[in-house]
Amino acid sequence: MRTQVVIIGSGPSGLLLGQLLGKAGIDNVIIDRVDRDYILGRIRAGVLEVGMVSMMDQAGAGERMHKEGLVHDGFDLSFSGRRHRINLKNLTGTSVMVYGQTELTRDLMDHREADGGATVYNAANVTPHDFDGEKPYVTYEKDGVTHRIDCDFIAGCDGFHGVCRASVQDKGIQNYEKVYPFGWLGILADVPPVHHELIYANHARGFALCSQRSLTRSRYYVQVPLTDKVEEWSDDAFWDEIRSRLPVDVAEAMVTGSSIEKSIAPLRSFVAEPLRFGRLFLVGDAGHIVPPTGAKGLNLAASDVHYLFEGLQGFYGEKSIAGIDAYSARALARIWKAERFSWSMTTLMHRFPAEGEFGQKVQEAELDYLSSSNAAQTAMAENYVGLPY
Ligand code: RFL
Ligand code: PHB
Repeated sequence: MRTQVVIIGSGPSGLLLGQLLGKAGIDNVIIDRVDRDYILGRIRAGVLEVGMVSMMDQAGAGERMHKEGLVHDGFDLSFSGRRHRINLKNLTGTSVMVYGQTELTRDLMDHREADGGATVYNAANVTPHDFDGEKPYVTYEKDGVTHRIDCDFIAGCDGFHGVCRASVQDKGIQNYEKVYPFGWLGILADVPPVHHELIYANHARGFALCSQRSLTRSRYYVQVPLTDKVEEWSDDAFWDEIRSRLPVDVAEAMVTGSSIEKSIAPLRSFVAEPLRFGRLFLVGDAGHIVPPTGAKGLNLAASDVHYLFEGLQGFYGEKSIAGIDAYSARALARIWKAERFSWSMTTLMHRFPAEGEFGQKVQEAELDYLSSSNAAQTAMAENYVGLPY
């Protein structure tokens, strides 16, 4: 079999790229090692930058998002017994969209199916080959049979634990990494959100986040030590803990209920350089990870897809390799700024016992400065809504 672009990974990066390529008349096949339901069962991001929203429109998959997504003009920071609203709309003239990654992925999958895009699920041993040369190909096994797809390019959209970055470890790749000494315990519940916007809370017991998926579904997180096990956290223990980290009026207003999902995610910053190896490109989480505090992971996947799509369109349309050659540097310039922002939001809002009392005082001073400085708030808001592509 032959196609123009093989996309490894059917997460948001792979699906968005596939949809844009398909609309531009560029043939592509998506291969994933798991199936559709498994992918849709992963509860992840919730906040979309304006750039991601327009990419969904460009992909022709934005209608449900505009109908059901919630436009947020600001969010609250809670610290030292007070709450401060970051007014995104006033500070930047723009907003963010709250719409779950699960729903966005479902929309992209549904459109791909309706358009007749080729997707292989449950593929084992997916392997990229010969991407150093002009004739790359991908092999995989399904139902005991080995398949081969010849192509012009391979897009590695296979997430942090995928095969694509693993296959370039001996090709001069450089990895930059920072691991944080805690994780996020997250809970999804069919209860109305405690507040109409998100609340990021810095508390002596640790960070907490009140987020949401809809007017009837909430997503809440608390900072936990890496040694905690999700099985040890009952729903009641979670609700008690998050309420203890929030201002009293918020804690009292919180509606609790049984969780429909509960998990612990470790926090990590990671960037691989470069993101291109001949005819193989690393896209989204395959090339970089951010701690979720800045809500940037999914949004960075979208900007990578934007740069790669432009490059591939230039290759097939104008027969120019300039966009492909520029992919890695263009994507990395934006990635590092989002890495910086995600690290700074994480540092500002979490408790770091190892930093001692001095570190704690500096953090409090920064929050106090932020609440009184329009310049500092503008910088935070500008990064939160997303830097331009
Ligand atoms: P994904 O979503 O991991 O998809 C990769 C796909 O590749 C497949 N795969 C393979 N297929 C074939 N062969 C192999 N060897 C393969 N290995 C893997 C996998 O099955 C999968 O289907 O990567 P992608 O598409 O790059 O998308 C990235 C986003 O999922 C991620 O950045 C965000 O979820 C991060 N994130 C957030 N991002 C935001 O922009 N805003 C947020 O509010 C936000 N909140 C979050 C988050 C991530 C979280 N967790 C759990 C890590 C909150 C959390 C808790
Ligand atoms: C979420 O709703 O899952 C979410 C929202 C904002 C973040 C991280 C996660 O910063």
